[in-house]
Amino acid sequence: MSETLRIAVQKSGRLYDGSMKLLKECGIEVSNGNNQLRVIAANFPVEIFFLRDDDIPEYVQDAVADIGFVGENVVKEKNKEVDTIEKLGFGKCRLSIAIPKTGALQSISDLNGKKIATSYPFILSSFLKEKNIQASIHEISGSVEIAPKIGLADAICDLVSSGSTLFTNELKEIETILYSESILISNKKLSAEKKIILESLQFRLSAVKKAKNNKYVLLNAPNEKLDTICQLLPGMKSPTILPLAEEGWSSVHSVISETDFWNIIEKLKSNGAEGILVIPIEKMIV
Ligand code: PRT
Ligand code: ZN
Repeated sequence: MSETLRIAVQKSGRLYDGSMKLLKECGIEVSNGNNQLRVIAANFPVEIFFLRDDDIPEYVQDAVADIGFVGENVVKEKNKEVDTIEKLGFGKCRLSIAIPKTGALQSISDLNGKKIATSYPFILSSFLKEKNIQASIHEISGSVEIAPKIGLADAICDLVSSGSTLFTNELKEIETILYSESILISNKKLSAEKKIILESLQFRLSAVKKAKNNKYVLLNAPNEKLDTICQLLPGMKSPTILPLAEEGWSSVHSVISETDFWNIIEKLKSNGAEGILVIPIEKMIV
């Protein structure tokens, strides 16, 4: 039997939807309808293992799974021997130190001799060492944000996304240690055959990523403005120009990046473009 690539994804939790959506966008069909632990994809040589996110780095290191989708925060904390392949663009958050809004503490240097509650003792201790701060670390696995209020710690080090958990617990961020998102990790010794499957998956991932970062734009322009408009719209090679039924006008088609989007659209308008349509791209292969 030919090889399959075993992908570890979070069984349930914040990364589950993003992981499954990404696989689907890569054209990989899996159904986890029966809450199974392993599912073989119907149309691509991969098998999905559903695991707790904390276990993913170790399982990938030990070749129980070949690759995994997991938060960079977990990979850094577990400190296992795995290769980081690429960022996946979902599950974004930051690991920060937070202190009570009101109280004696002001900055990280005030943490000397204090107690910090966290689920990330490894990352936190490296940070404290680097900053030469002598604080004690109190490891807890959940509800870290309540630790200062119940007298368990003076400060916390926890993941933040919207900031509302800190706000409701009357805490404020004073330092960000790590910006994190889901990443693709791999076992260090994949067989040649598995490497080929991984390359093919990465090719799909990059097509999905590029499509998300770009938009397809169609507009109408008077012919005398075409040169200026084409300079604003580089496109994948160069813009496509088609004559309109109305004399003296053309339709221009191109691709623009999400980051330049509003800037370019405004310039297009001020240079005479009309009827601008912006369409999401599903896959982009260059
Ligand atoms: O059961 P399992 O062990 O698999 O799941 P888990 O409970 O350990 O993890 P889960 O599902 O909560 O989170 C999985 C991953 O999602 C994390 O490792 C991060 O990579 C990523 N992620 C992104 C987050 C957040 N955003 C996040 N906001 N993980 C946790 N939080 C928590 C945070 O700990 C805090 O309690 O949400 C709260 C803060 O959120 P805001 O929006 O109020 O700031
Ligand atoms: Zn976990």
